[in-house]
Amino acid sequence: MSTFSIKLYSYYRSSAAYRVRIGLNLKQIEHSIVPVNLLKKEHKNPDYLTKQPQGLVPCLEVDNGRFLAQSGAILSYLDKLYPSSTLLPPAPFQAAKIQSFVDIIACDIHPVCNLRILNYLTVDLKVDAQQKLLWYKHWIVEGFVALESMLAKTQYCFGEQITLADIYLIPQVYNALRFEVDMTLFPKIMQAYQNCNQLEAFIKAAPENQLDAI
Ligand SMILES: N[C@@H](CCC(=O)N[C@@H](CS)C(=O)NCC(=O)O)C(=O)O
Repeated sequence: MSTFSIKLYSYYRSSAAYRVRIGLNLKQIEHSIVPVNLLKKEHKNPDYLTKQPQGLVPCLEVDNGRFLAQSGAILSYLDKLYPSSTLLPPAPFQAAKIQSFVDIIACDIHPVCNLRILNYLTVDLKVDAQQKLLWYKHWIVEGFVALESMLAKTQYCFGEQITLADIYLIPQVYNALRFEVDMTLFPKIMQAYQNCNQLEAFIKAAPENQLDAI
């Protein structure tokens, strides 16, 4: 029998890796973390590129030599493999509603605020630090206005159970706070953020609690 334990290639401040860390913890899946330092460009090392050809984190090694890229695909894989606490409800419409919430973060907020986009703005387009911050806040606030309107006043994003929506929201709020976005505009988002952060799975996954946190 194989003794291989799942490995997550992660960077403490990567919100996409943070999502997977929460998922692994919620499902109580034994795993180890392999830090990939984005500031040292370790994600562009030839060896890492054989694992994740885009040169991004996260990447999940599911057994010796089988790798999965993309946080959404990884979470969906884990959800199928460990269905005990499913991340989406069985009702198709409710599941699709949650998926649309998730997609606002995954497709419309996160990609335009990513490290390589910010680097391109500053290094190639010579945008200054203030303008970079304005860019960042603009896309976060625009996305969060839509997300806030989709939430009811419940314990977590969609009711009293954690769903995929919470897994995506909490890392994105963490980033927004880091870049000093005015979160008083988003009381329901902040309520879900505070409630999730009471839970062990979220606390353990937080950037400041990672081995590679600086
Ligand atoms: N859609 C990808 C996004 C992955 C991604 O963009 N990861 C970021 C960290 S959050 C990264 O590796 N950035 C490195 C860079 O931009 O150079 C996913 O969900 O896994």
